[in-house]
Amino acid sequence: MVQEFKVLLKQFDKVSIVTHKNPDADTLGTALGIYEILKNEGKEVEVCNWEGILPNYLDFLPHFAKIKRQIDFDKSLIISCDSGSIDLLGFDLSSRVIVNIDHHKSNTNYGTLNIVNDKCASASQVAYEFFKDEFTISKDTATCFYVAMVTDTQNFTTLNVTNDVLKVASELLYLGVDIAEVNRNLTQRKSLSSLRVLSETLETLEFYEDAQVATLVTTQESFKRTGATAVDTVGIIDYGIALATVRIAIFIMELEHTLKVSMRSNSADISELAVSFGGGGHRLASGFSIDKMDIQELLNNINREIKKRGLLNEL
Ligand SMILES: [Mn+2]
Repeated sequence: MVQEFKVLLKQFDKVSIVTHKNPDADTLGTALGIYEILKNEGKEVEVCNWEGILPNYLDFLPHFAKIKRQIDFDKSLIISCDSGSIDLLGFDLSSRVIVNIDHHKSNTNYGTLNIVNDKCASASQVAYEFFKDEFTISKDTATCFYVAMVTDTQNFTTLNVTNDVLKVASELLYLGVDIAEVNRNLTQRKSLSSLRVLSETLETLEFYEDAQVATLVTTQESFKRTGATAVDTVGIIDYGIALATVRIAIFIMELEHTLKVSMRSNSADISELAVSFGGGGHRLASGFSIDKMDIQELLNNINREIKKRGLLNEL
């Protein structure tokens, strides 16, 4: 596959690396890591994200400031990172040659070349394993890939953390990642508004089905009161799934016109649950967006679907 990629790469002087909407550390870290690999190959490279706002807490990633909102190159090779479907990229990519680098089981293989491995815990792991033998992995690239990996595995605590995942992490450290610096950046730079919105959101905690389902909601009023934005809610759902009785946690974020729903499970496969509401994701982490509606009614609908699908343990 890497030979096929090299043949493709030879046909282009320019490369546009694209990341998915509502960008996280995996899509951005993978893209910024590949950015440097291909710069070192003498290519002209841009990193693009369709969204207006980028997660500030990742601004320590090398080259973060270079991320653009539009694709400027018109005859470039497209490389997409961590995006299970082409729609999640936001850009019109019809008639473009696409290299699709991802780890989602639900990936639709929309690329000309599909480098997709759902055994990997992050897209950055896919990228690392793909590039490591034939390309130079610098310290900066290793840092980007490592941050993507730490974040997507919630500090190596998700079920898809295997021997191989830790081996790759170890190789990235060997390439020079400053782990203390990464940890400081990821854990000690929170905004006050993120703590305030966390506090308000925890007040909304409700339980369903003998406390096997926990729900949390961040409302528009809460965003306004605390000055927080959507990125400040990253990780809030983990408080729901942390409770001993809870099997499935649901977090609803009220945006201006839509409700964004994130779901976590500690055992049942909830990827199809999200699909049934028009979304998608992984076995234990999935989500969807829906036009604004009554939040309680939506929670009831989700709970009904959870029961219908038998996703909870019988007590
Ligand atoms: Mn990912």
